Amino acid sequence: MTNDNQAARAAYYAKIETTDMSPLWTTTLVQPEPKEFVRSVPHLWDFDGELRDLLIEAGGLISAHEANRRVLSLENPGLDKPPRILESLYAGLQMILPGECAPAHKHSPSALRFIIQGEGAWTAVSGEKSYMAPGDFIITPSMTWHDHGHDGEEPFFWMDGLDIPMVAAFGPMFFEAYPEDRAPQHRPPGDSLARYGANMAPVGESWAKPESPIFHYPYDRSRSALEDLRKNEEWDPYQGIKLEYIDPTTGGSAMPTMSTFLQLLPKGFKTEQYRTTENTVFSPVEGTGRIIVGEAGAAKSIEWKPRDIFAVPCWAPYRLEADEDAVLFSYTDRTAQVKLGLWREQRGNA
Ligand code: GTQ
Repeated sequence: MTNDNQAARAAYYAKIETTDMSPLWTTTLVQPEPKEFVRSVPHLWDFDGELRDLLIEAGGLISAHEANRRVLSLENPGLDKPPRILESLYAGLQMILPGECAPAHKHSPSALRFIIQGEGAWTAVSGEKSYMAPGDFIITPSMTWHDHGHDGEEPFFWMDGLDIPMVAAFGPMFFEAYPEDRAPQHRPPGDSLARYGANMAPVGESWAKPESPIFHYPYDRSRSALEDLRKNEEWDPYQGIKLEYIDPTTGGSAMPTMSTFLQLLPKGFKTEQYRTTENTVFSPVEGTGRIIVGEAGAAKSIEWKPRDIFAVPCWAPYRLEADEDAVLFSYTDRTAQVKLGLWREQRGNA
């Protein structure tokens, strides 16, 4: 390259700097592997050791009503604000105190609740009220009215999982507060589970929405399914026994943008190395163990216990080890990636 050409290039780059354009050939917009692109890092938030106390402290400072939602958002140390637990997923820890009201609203992001601790709190989704218990999985579909209340005696905690970063990437973010604290309840408690939760469906009724007509999946049912399957000894070397929460009208994921799972690892089980393009948020319900996560040479071991929340970024290799019988809830962006033709997995090192 001649000096003339070099000078001409430099002048060109200086000129293009002043425009709304940039030369693709000086950037690395498209990367060969996620590991050079994904900024989030594997990370764990300790509920009993830190999160719970910080939420209780917030409870002395602000009511659920004033806060609208009294939530501590989980911020991945590798990502900038706005808060995200992983590139495509939001997670927060919410607390409601006895007698409080988290007022009715709706929004375009889809939300899931995974109940961490407490008794006596309820949620109302699309006009149906339901009492929540630890281990329960609840969906709040896009643009459906929801409010939360608490008739019990102790603080009540759940994890919120939302697809906020996906909605933000596309742009269609909408939020609306209901004019009153409570949205009207127009269906009896248990209605959706009665209609669609018995492997049956109401004759003459059709369901065309992108989410499951069941909005509350109680822990005892899911847990006993895992227990019954234990008898088959069909352990997947990469995930133990793992069930997905589904929309019974399609067999697909319960929500259109996020996939949700409950998995059993028996005492002493060690999974083989696995990786997937899914962004994954785990919350153990029972048992203790560890995750060994990261590229060979840079892998770290993170100990987990019930009520913790830990995040595994896209394409990070990991192994799970259970010291006791362990049950883990997880939510991911799998269904969105599948629909977009992006999802991959790698079992073992092949
Ligand atoms: O329940 O509406 O943790 O909109 C973050 C954003 C909960 C909710 C969060 C939200 C919500």
